[in-house]
Amino acid sequence: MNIGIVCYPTFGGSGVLATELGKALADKGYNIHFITYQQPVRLTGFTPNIYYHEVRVPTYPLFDFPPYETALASTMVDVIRNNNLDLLHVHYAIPHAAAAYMAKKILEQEGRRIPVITTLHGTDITLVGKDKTYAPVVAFSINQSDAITAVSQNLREQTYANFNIEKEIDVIYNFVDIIRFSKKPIDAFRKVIAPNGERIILHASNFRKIKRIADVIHIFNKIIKEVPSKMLLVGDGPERPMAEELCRELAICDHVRFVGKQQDMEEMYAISDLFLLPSEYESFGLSALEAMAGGAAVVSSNAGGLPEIIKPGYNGYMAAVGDVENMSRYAKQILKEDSVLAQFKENARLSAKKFDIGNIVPQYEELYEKFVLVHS
Ligand code: GMT
Repeated sequence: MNIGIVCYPTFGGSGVLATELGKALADKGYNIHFITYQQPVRLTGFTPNIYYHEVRVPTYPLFDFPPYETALASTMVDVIRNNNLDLLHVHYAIPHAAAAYMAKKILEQEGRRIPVITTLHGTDITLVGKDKTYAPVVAFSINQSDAITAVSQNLREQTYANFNIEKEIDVIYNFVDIIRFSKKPIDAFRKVIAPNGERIILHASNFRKIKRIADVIHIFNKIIKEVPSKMLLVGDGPERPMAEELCRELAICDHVRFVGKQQDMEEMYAISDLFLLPSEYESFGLSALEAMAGGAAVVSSNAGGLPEIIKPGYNGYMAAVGDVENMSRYAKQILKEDSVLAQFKENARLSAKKFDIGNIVPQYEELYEKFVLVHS
């Protein structure tokens, strides 16, 4: 089967998931064609049956806003025609589902039918998508997809609540490659970060407002008052200067390291004891799942789909959005005793297994087969 995958190529969860899905499908023998404006960050190395098609958006002095969606739809048409694609799987509705609809209509005129599967990831529905500037196009293009999937039950419910969707939305959870993320901690790395055997606390995100980075710092500030710890902040984004300033104000800079965007997240998770994710909303929280697979307990908000992966008192704890007090109390409860921490870490590993790549990717394959069998 020849499959086109359209996604954001950045460090965001939707792009990561789409890239990992493409790689897993390629390992199973599918021909995978990524159609994105940049090489996806997790698409490294050479795999004979993975192809990358860049969407180029030519500029012109008239364009204050270069028409990306038009360039994307045209690239889709070109790639489908020239590589005989059987199916297009778009991740994140805006603008991918609308561009896919346009490509599909163009190809229909040539007698070629191309099934489109749209996977909803979160902010495409809950934050950006429901804004009335985008909503009519988002609702229309989701409804025009041949199949719709959401990465959690919560996102499925949010989609029905916010849009008039006439079709069934299948939940296919995000996944993690347990083997890849079950790394042994690199002792030398751990020692550099925590030279005196301190606990290591991690946060990784795109540092947008929705992630509540200030809460991360305040929670950590409360933890170190009782548990010797170091904090690693992975990623970058608009809230980073505020976070650095806050660390200076709280005089905790010696205990906090901002390490920027990182490729080898499995090494980061492997040395971590606790992952903090106090977000305003997470449709799923892929970073929390990857952290659990790497053996870190999680303390998070109870927003969105997080209750679908975090089991309080087993692999972590949750509290209401903004409840820094309880999140820090829970974190200390996990971190104080070696034996308690070891149990939470082990439970985190065990609970991540439910979302192993081997359990989830076949669900996408099953969905693809329905459409390719019906329409080819
Ligand atoms: O978290 C982000 O802001 C990035 C965003 C994305 O679309 O790349 O992540 C969303 O998709 C991830 C993969 O499905 C989910 O794990 C994240 O929870 C979701 N983010 C939000 O809902 C805020």
